Amino acid sequence: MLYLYTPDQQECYTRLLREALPDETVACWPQEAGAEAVTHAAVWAPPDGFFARFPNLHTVFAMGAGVDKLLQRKDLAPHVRIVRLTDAGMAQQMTEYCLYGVLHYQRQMDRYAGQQRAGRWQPLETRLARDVRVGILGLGELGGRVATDLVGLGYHVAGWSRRPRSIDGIRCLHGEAGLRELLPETDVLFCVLPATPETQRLLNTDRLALLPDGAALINAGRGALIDEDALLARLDAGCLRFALLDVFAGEPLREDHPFWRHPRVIVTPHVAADTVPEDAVAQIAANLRAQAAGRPLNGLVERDRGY
Ligand code: NDP
Ligand code: OXD
Repeated sequence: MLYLYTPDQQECYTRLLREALPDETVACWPQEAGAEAVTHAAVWAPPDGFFARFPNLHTVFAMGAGVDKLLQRKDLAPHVRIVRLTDAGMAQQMTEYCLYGVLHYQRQMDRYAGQQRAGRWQPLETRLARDVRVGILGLGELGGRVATDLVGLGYHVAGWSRRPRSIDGIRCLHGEAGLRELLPETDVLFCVLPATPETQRLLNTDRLALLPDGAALINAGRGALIDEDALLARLDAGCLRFALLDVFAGEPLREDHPFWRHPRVIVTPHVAADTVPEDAVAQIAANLRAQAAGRPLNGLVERDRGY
């Protein structure tokens, strides 16, 4: 039996899963299902202790791309496989989010907004896409697609990953040395890494200082990737032109957080890329079929590396 926990979209997912898996029993929260019959769960942020009630659970489908929260759970036994979504309609949205920030920088919208407040009519220097260097941290399902799309639009794109990668038209770097090479040559840094023990506070004082003066930062990965105090210090000092932030160390962002009212910060409430239910269900159905046939699963999380 597949047990579903997606409180905001329970009806939609139950209907889609039942249509896609007519031979599977699909139950959903808060329905009381025979706990022993539950072998699979499909979830987004279930409450603490949720998994402990299912003694025969062996596979959890995450209804998102990031699994940092699931990997920290004490109620999820180590033998339970975690399978995440790959793209599922999110990659194009990530491109849109990143492009919004890149255009904000390139077309100087932050500066024109300031000029408008001052009632000042002052055309600024034109900057072409090919003269804007976009650095992308994370070249996986989402970052890889964003990188390729931006190259298609004429931007100068470099990317960074854990292992060496090769993507047409993109300067691919990896490892600490690669990051130290990429940062000083980046006008707009787009961060779409997973939160893992290795990426925790990756963008600290030292690394943020490697960005050229006047660079912009976009974070759509996870808040844990950035030392928020260090970022605030760079923004306050005017070294970073602006930050477009979708994810935060604490969510929802607390009411008195300085990001809310900072003149150089744009806040969005973790909406850079939403899971598209039809795509998510198609992936889960394909994975259930693969599992039944003994084929490898798409999106199987490697617990040791944290993503
Ligand atoms: P993938 O697993 O496909 O890609 C992750 C990328 O990060 C890979 O290129 C990987 O390197 C790289 N990476 C991981 N650890 C390191 C490291 N220590 N050093 C350098 N590079 C590293 O993930 P997705 O692209 O599908 O998703 C990325 C993240 O985006 C999610 O984990 C989630 O946190 C976030 N997200 C945010 C959303 C939002 O709305 N804000 C929506 C969806 C996702 P390698 O290629 O070598 O494996
Ligand atoms: C995800 C997210 O990881 O929405 O899918 O953050």
